[in-house]
Amino acid sequence: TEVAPGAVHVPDWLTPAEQRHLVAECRRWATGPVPMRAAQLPTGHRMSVQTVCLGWHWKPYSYSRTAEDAGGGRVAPVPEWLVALGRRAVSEAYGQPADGYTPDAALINFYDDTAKMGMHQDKEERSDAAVVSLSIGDTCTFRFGNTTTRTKPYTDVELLSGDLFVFGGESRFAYHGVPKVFPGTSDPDCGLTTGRLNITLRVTGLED
Ligand code: MD3
Ligand code: FE
Repeated sequence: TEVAPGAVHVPDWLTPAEQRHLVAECRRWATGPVPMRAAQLPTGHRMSVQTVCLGWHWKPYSYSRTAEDAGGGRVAPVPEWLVALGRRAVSEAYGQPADGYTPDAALINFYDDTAKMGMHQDKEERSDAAVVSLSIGDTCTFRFGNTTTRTKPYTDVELLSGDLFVFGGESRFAYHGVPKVFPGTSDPDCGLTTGRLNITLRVTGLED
């Protein structure tokens, strides 16, 4: 379903086995050289979402190879199988080959029952390549806005475990957020018993 130009929602895209595999890998990444943490914003507030990154570390609002705000360790690479999954995601969402799509960063967000993400744009990347989003666990309301204001007009979409969303073209720099997660809505088959995981794949356009 095309929600807006370049914004394609593919419900139920990941199989339960793929979801369980991703959950298991996320657990390893979250306890790896750069532990999952709630990032601290320049305002001093902590985000309610917890994040761990692959490829490039996202520290509000810049990317680096080391995590100075989370122990200083070097970020683990994006595994080739995850790059391949991203290519298949873009190709199936847009219905055309995506052989040239090579995401070099993955952000893994964990939402507990009360976590949310305010409306924002993702502008740290120096590339307009599409962003791939994979949802696992509890259902959430995803708010997809416009490119000029943080407020209306926007479209609310429910994202369920296994859903794929690809944001390219005109939608790449739209405001978006997660105003609510619905506790207890996850199917245990997905490998998560509580909370919501979101994995985004991005092309940063950065070089060392
Ligand atoms: C639209 N994550 O990590 S995924 C983020 O569910 C983020 O954790 C949300 O927003 C989450 O920055 C939403 C969907 C998403 C991700 C990146 C986008 C939508 C996007 C970048 C551009 C446009
Ligand atoms: Fe975002």
